[in-house]
Amino acid sequence: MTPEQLIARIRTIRGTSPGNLMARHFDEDYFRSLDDQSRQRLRRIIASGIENPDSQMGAYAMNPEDYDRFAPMLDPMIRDFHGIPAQTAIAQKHDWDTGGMSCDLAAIDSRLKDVSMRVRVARNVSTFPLPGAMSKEQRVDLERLAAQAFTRLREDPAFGGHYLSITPGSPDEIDATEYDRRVKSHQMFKDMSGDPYLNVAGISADWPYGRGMYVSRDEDFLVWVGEEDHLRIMAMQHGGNLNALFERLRNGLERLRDLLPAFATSPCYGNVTSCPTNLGAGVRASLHMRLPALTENGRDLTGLKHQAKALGLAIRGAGGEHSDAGEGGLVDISPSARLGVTEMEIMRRLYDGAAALWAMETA
Ligand code: DAR
Repeated sequence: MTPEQLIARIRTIRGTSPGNLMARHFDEDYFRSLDDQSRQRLRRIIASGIENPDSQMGAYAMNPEDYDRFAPMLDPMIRDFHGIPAQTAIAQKHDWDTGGMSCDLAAIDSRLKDVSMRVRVARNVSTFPLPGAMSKEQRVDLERLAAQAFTRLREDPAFGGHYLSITPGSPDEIDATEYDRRVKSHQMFKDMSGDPYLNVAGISADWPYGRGMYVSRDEDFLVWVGEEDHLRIMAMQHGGNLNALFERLRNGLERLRDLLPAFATSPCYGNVTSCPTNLGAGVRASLHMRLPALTENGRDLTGLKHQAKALGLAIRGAGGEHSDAGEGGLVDISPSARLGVTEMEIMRRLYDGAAALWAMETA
């Protein structure tokens, strides 16, 4: 496709898919001003949004420096998604200190003392390209580096566990039965090669090479290797104490940070991620809650999504992105903001949002 054919294709997408932020913010004169090499790099970054017009963001960074090199294209998209005005300086801050703030769901209602909660961060090692631009050898080298770090991590009694690889021939390789069991138990990520967005972006290339998961002995601390980012580090808990959940993640993240090369960061966007929707704190904190009254017993999430949006929350089905509500109106609730908010602000928003939705449910 010639540059002018590409421009015409994106013009069409802008008309047919107004929610596609890549098409919305694509600047034709900026694109024409680039030299051939830069045009090719930018085409790879926005390829997913071109081949998938129904995309929300429509772009994945290929290298950490893409966010600076292609800021005229990417920054307006990032601001639009994260709700940050053009004139506001972006300077991501990090704060894991609760300052004595208690966020225990049981304090809202004793019926909320045992909910499924998960918090995860995305991190990318600065010495490799981002997943969309990695070679098969680089994916396996990154996994090997992570596995070496896990060998040290497992010496810590608080994080002892083992690494499960799905790379053929890996010394830690598990068989298909074990892999399927771990996916069904919502621990391991599913086969990415069927995801149309990740396929076009190159993020699912060379599947399953360079992929795996570290799991702690008590299975409440996991690290995905080679999913949408180099590492997805997560803590899980059946309970209600968000403070303990975030503390578990913070401690595990800090142990891992000391065992690996520096993570990729940006002076304004904070932790660099493949998808611009995950920039900033890079935290996705969520909890599952049964809201039968607000979801017509799981049949209709439309009203709940609208109410949740007003609270700065996103609603998903219990099965993850693009899934329906579970039995009894079981839904996944998560704060939408990730850029321009700290880790503690995200924890507070989840707690306050859950309290507000529970009050509506039980009114
Ligand atoms: N499908 C892509 C990504 C949206 C955000 N979800 C992620 N990163 N898992 C899109 O641009 O719509």
